[in-house]
Amino acid sequence: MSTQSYLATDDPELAWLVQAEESRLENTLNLIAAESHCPHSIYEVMGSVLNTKTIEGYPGNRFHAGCVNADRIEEIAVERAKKLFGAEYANVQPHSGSSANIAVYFSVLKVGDKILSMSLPHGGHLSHGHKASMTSKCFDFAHYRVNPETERIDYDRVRETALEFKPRMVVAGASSYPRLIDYKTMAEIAREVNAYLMVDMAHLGGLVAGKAIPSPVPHADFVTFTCYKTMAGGRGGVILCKEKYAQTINHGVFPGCQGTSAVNLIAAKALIFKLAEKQSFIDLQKTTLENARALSKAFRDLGYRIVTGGTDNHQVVMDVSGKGITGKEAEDRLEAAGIIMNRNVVPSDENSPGKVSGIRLGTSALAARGMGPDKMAEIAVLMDTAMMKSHLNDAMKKVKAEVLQLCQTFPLKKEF
Ligand code: DSN
Repeated sequence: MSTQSYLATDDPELAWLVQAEESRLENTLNLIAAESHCPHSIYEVMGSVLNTKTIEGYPGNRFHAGCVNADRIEEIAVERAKKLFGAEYANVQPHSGSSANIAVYFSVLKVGDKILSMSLPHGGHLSHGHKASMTSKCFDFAHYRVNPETERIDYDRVRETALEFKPRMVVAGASSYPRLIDYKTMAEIAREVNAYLMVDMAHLGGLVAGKAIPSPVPHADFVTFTCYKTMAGGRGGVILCKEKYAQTINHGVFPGCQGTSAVNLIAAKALIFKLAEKQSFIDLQKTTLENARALSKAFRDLGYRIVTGGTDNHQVVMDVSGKGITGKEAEDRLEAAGIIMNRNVVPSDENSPGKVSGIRLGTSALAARGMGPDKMAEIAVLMDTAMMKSHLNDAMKKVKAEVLQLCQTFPLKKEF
């Protein structure tokens, strides 16, 4: 990118690190479920002069002059988000998924109000009231868990907890849950107790946009998501909601939770919402889903325990403890072989938080470089070897060479 030559002059060390990162991305098999590879037009707009503008407020009602182009960019982003997701209203200003969730809570709830959400060790997110998150200090959370047998959400249990706890908001959505969520049932439960339903589809935005999985939008009062996971765009969060909540949400985001938003990120959101209409994006989401199913089957055939027995989205969550290793060991061994993913708790995990028993794999980034389901068995065998034979130099050398070969055969794409 053109800015790199200026960067090399201003800060050679940072310039070198950016180049090193480019090379790491090119030569690594990426199975981080919260990542994908974006088109280069996203980098272009994120690294553009749009970074300069301060834009407190909303289009047509800003607190600084000079917003003529920023206003149009935000209007385009909002219109495209509404069209893509069939939503009545969109706020495109949140800096991240957590910021979007926090803005929704503070928009319609009072401090101390009750929220029912999924427990983090069972798949939920920090911003769903984990004790380490400020959300738990401001609101009174109760958490539902997955059924210990099926490892899936037990909707009867969620209903019982809701009737007992009487939350003002129910949160559906997870960062580590490989199955579809029954949004209709979650909406019925929320209505039964007169609560709002917020769906956090941070991981699933791209799959929903590409119509690879059902959308929560018709069922939820609020839907939040991020643009860089399956959405394969730039950083930042979005809130979708019914028109009747538009003003409340806008006020909750700015001035409630944020000052100026980032015009370059809003432009990147507008761009990915346009690209998401392309057939190639729709195909990418379909391949992501097929890859996850193929990967899950391949690991099952290799004797791994797949949490919930399979997958309906881009994630495969596996319990590696039966193979005699921890999630942390799996993560380290795979990274040494050029394959990245992250260790993850599994429901009822008995290992310590730093080590954990599971790993979470995502197939969005593999699909983004053109890899399809026919490659997943090969990748599973490479990963199995790296996890089980890390002490054998020759085996590891072979895995590393094959990983590099795969990366060269499927180079990162610059556009969809
Ligand atoms: N929510 C975190 C994850 O799922 O990995 C980061 O986006």
